[in-house]
Amino acid sequence: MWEYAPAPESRDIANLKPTYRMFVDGQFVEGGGEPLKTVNPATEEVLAEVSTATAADVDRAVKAARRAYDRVWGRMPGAERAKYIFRIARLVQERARELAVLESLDNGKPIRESRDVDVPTAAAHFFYHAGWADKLGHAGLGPDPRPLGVAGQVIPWNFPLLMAAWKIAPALACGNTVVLKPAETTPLTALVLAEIIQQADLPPGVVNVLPGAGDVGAAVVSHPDVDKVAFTGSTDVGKTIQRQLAGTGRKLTLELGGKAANIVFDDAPLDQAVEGIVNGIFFNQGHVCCAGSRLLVQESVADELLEKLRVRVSALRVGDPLDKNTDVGAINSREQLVKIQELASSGEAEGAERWTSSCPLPDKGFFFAPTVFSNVSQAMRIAREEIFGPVLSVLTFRTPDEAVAKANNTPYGLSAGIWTEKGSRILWAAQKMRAGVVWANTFNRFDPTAPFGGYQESGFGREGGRTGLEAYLDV
Ligand code: TXE
Repeated sequence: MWEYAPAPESRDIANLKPTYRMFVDGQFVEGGGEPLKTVNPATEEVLAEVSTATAADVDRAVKAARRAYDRVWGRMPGAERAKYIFRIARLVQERARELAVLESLDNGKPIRESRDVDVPTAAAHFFYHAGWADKLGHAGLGPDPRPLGVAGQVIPWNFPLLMAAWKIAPALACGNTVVLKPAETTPLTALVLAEIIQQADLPPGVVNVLPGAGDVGAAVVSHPDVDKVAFTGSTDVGKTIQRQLAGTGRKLTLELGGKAANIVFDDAPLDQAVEGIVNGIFFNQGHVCCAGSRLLVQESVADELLEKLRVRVSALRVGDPLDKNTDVGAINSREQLVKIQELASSGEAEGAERWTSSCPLPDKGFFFAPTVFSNVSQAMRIAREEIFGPVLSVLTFRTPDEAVAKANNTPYGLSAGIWTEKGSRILWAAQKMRAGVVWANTFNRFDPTAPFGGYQESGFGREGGRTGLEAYLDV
């Protein structure tokens, strides 16, 4: 057991302030709601107090977004919009260190990931979409695609900055204005992004950021003057939103949960597969909608693979998110930790074999040791429900048909992975699998040029790539 306290200079690098305010109509202002305290999940210390919005604040933000759309942003030539979006991208790069440390403090993810994945990918999304702003007529979506108007966007806590970039960049490139609600446990980097948007001189009202809990999200998505809703979060809330918007004619995209299969065939390079399995489930503490949470391994190599996997997982370092050697950081909230603990206990109770890495955990903060369940059957909760934590369920199969059938035996359909030397098998399995993304001999790779999104209870609509533009345009 050890106690961890972040170095005081990390607060300076993150430019951490005691209070943060919401961003409406180009200004940082006090919200009418009860301020929320955002906590460092690795220490349980309060990081900052953040003002929250009321329904009246949401209404003010939507009106500001509408004005900005009607008067400026919706009429601005694409080449002009591109200049603003490029400026945002460059400022994200300039403030990368601050954003990375702040993200790790607020979310609990390892600094290596916020530094090498979250922040650069967020910048890449702005660069990529800036490039589209003056080429929408050449995107193959019809001769004269039009923006929709005001976009209401609600995002989760697992990639707070990156999700904000995923949502804001395409909306702006297509000529829409934005009202964005970050998650209640991770509002800080979205508010720094709002600062960047102010610094980039965007006209007031083009982007508004309103922190708060689910009630604020509900006020955003149900506001009658919001033309398009984009939501990333739990399947339950996604279903509620879909019901609320039924019959309104408003455009909706939903990016919800997942229970991805990572399939290892007997001809796969096993050492490489082990790296992909580890990245698939332990990256970002498993708080990833497309996490490879079900490992399907061909029976003939199952014992060998499992042995190699345990050795590799034993070497993962769990702890201080700000230590560059940390592989697995803190679980984002106590609530999420309890959910993971409960589901892991159900795995044991239902008869799966639990193996837990023996790495020491800090005695403060929300931590969960990397865990692998073997002898898992498809009926068990750990094989069916999204755990959203560092817990892997291992199942076996004999034939390729059985592998694909098991992979598809889920109400979700966001992503999947295949490990094999055979190119023909990759193409065959990718076609048979009901998943929006299928990775071959890799996992969890994200790129702004590639559309991302799911089937079934993982939601609908695509984000990223040329296809992602359709969600923000009338064509
Ligand atoms: O999600 P919520 P939670 C899954 C994951 C996790 C579980 C619960 O399995 O354990 O969901 O997480 C806002 N109208 N995912 O409770 O509640 C909320 O304030 C409008 C997978 O954090 O869906 C936050 O900003 N908005 C997922 C956002 O929705 C509402 C990522 C997500 O919170 C709302 C997150 C409402 N009625 C969780 N209620 C993924 N696909 O990556 C809440 N919100």
